[in-house]
Amino acid sequence: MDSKILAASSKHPKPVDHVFQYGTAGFRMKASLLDSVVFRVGLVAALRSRKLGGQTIGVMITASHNPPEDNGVKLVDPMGEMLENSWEAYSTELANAKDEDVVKVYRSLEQKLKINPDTASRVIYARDTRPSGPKLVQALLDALHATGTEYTDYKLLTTPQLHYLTRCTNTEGTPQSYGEVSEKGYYEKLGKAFKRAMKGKKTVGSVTVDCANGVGGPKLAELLKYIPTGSDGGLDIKIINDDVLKAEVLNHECGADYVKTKQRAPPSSKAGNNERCCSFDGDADRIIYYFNDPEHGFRLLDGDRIATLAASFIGDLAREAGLASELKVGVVQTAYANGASTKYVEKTLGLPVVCTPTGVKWLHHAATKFDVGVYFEANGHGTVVFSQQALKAFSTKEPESPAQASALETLRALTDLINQTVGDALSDMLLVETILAHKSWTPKEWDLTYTDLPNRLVRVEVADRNIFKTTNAERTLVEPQGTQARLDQLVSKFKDGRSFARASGTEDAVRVYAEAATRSEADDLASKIAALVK
Ligand code: NG1
Ligand code: ZN
Repeated sequence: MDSKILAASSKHPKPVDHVFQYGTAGFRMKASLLDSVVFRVGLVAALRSRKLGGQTIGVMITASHNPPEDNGVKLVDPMGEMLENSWEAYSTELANAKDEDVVKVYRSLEQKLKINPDTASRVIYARDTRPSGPKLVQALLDALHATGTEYTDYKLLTTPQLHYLTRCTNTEGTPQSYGEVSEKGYYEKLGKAFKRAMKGKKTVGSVTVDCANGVGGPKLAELLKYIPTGSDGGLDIKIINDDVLKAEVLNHECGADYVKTKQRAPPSSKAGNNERCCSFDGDADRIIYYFNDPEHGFRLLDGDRIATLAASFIGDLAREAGLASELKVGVVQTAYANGASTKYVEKTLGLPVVCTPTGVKWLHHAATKFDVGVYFEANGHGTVVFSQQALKAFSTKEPESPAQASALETLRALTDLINQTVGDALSDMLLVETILAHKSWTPKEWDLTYTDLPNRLVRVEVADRNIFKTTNAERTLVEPQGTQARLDQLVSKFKDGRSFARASGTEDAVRVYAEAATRSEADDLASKIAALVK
């Protein structure tokens, strides 16, 4: 195998002087720099699979909401979760090995991790619509061939579809089977669950879906073949920004990240006042809702809103099903969640909130501590996870009334409708649409559940972001010494003031977040804290 790896590696030389890091979103950068990284990620996938006794590992090639010339690669663990933390460091180590040391580092990892090289290794992979995808797939394939890894190429998929298929592959034929191992199986599962969850209800008005000109466009079109739309009840969907042939339009003036950061609808949207709209990102693992309120202008219904909507609906269902005392329902957020959403969950919904550091893996992990764990980043990445105990209760509890039976049936449908492996724009959209249909809500009623505190997020370029060290789920600075005390002092002067500063995990900058009672105070606080950390 050594000579095979060496020969294959020589086709994918590492750019000199470039330092790679497996971050919260895997490796991500200009596609032109990624060839050696993808090859080596292929080697890591083989090792990971062997370490886990031949379970299948997923490899996704995507750069999500980033520009078309970027690309990225990340690994998916057998149950569809993000790669286990310690393996991020092994991936980084192999990605940075000198060309001549690749085999040596591969073998040293094998030894250190006590991996039997004779165990089978299995990988499934897919990519988004970026033009650099096929060439990077070739680099991955060279690694899979060199390591004798069995593989399946799923071609174009959304990131959450690959997570789904990874879990299905590893649970096939077991009592924990997560679904049929095919793209069609994914649509069928969601389609059936949606019909069961909707119970013949219809949403109020239409929903305009902005697919960011990414892989979510064709996949949504496919999904619609499996769900009731238009005249036969169900959903009335208008798809926009679904051009995957022109590479340069991907995520350009559209998509979830554009809408969230610019706080405006994509210019291509023709939706009228009070019409529900949502935007996916380039690989369809994030979703943001919004609408234009004739009185108040553009209204964003972000990840916090989706989390609160889901928690309120599922919390009510658990109560109606007579399971409230048995099951722990909770919400997981990051420090970026609007303070008003946290207060709403704790005070109005009466549910616990846990705060974790940025990065979906932390939220997901914390959510699994609940029986029903709802987690979302404010930017629209999130889902709901159900414990084994919750799944058992939903399927075995004997209903004592028709209302209980109905709530239990809806809960069972939701466990199939929700992609429990990772945030999934397609699945999350069907979840939101189901809830709005049940409540007969327009986006206006949804928006009225609580009022976001005015907030400001600023990116501050600093000489060295690594000197900023935090604790308390990134909300408190422990270094540089004294900075937190000065920050607290500034915050104390603002009504409803809250602020924190942390080093970004994806960009070379410090992010400052501030919220306060009014727009101008939030802006003022943010700029004062930015000046403090600068
Ligand atoms: P960083 O750059 O660490 O703030 C950003 C987002 C996260 C998450 C990651 C990608 C903000 C403030 N931060 O992280 O929510 O999406 O990228 O995993 O939006
Ligand atoms: Zn994404």
